[in-house]
Amino acid sequence: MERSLVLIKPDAIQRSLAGQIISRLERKGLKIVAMKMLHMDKDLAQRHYAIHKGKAFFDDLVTFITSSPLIAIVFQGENAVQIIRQMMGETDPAKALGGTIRGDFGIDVGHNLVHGSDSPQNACQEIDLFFSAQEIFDYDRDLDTWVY
Ligand code: ABT
Ligand code: MG
Repeated sequence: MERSLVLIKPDAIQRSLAGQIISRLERKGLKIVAMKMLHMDKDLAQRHYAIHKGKAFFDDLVTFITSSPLIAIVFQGENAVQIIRQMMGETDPAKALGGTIRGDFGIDVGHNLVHGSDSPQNACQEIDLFFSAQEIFDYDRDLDTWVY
């Protein structure tokens, strides 16, 4: 079953939106298989956002993501990557549709509340950055009979 790394970013924690964001993803039927709170250091931030190195916004992005603690979660479900990206909305909250997390709660592209992996391959790499194999739980939920 597909997995995605979700980060409840520092702005969402500071604005007390973590519960609402996690709840939306949970209510969709996605399963939490790993979760932790951490304060990302510069090294982890630069590795997580390595693809953006050299871009004009890179330094601001690293400063923001390391500015305050965040919550890292692994969600599991069929098509989890695509479903979460849809529920997050566009990168720029000003362009994100209402009904999406960024569309409903955000304004600024540099403070867009949530991260979700953009492909199953990147999800595997990102999950490895944040979690050891022992921190990811394999368990059954009775409700999956009704989700699927
Ligand atoms: P992430 O889930 O954070 O990776 O966002 P998303 O995949 O939707 O968008 P990308 B393109 O990966 O943006 C990474 C972070 O960089 C910020 N950003 C992006 C800017 O500040 N200015 C820009 O012009 C662009 C393109 C938004 C994302 N994170 N934050 N916070
Ligand atoms: Mg991205």
